[in-house]
Amino acid sequence: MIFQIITLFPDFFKGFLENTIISRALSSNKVRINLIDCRNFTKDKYRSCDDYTYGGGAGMIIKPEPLALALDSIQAKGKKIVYPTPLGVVYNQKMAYEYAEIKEIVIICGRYEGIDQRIIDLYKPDEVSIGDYILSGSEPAASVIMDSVIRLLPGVIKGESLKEESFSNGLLEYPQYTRPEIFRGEKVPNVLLSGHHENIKKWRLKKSIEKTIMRRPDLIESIMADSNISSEIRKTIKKIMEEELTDGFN
Ligand code: 6GU
Repeated sequence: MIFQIITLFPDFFKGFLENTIISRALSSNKVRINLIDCRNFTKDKYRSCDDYTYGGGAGMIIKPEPLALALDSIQAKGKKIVYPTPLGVVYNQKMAYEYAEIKEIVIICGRYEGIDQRIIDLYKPDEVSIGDYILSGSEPAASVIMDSVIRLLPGVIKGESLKEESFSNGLLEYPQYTRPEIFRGEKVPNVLLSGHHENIKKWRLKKSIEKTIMRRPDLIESIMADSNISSEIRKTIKKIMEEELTDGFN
């Protein structure tokens, strides 16, 4: 897979590229990340990529010409283009899985107040937000999107880790413990030391469901509406919700 990143700040990605999982995926050629400096496509001596907004108002807008030339230099038209922006649809794990199937993704990084609307109209990127808050530029969002996709590529991390993590069954993950068995008086739950795999599985599912009900009731709604969800998960959710009504959580 290849990511083409159009940015005014290619240096922003230095630390990201050195991250263990990412650098391993890069050196084993599972992914390529091509950083394209938007300033190389300017024609004026100040190499300026931003300008005032028509109609007046605070903040600068990324100019269309250098962005279009940068996009054309990689024949972006017709390819999957992503523009991270707080105005976009909210990114989620399902979109990460979809992007992981695509061979080449172009990401346009905006700054300041955004990019000229005509780039959006002409190149039709997916407009994607990484959450309901405002960043000063798209670079952190581009890293978030790349990270979430690269770790899903075959062979980048162990398949079992992916299967068991949060969201893989629509639920938040159960609590995890490592050694020592007792830490500052706090003991690892007995069931995890029992070696009884069936009980461990049941305990983990129960904890996952309790946590999801308390923290993300919206996810519970989606799971219950999903016809693909296992009957074990569905039944356990119903049971725990009924118990909660009578006893409350403890
Ligand atoms: Cl993708 N960009 C910016 N600038 N701010 C954001 C965002 C993206 N997602 C949430 N806030």
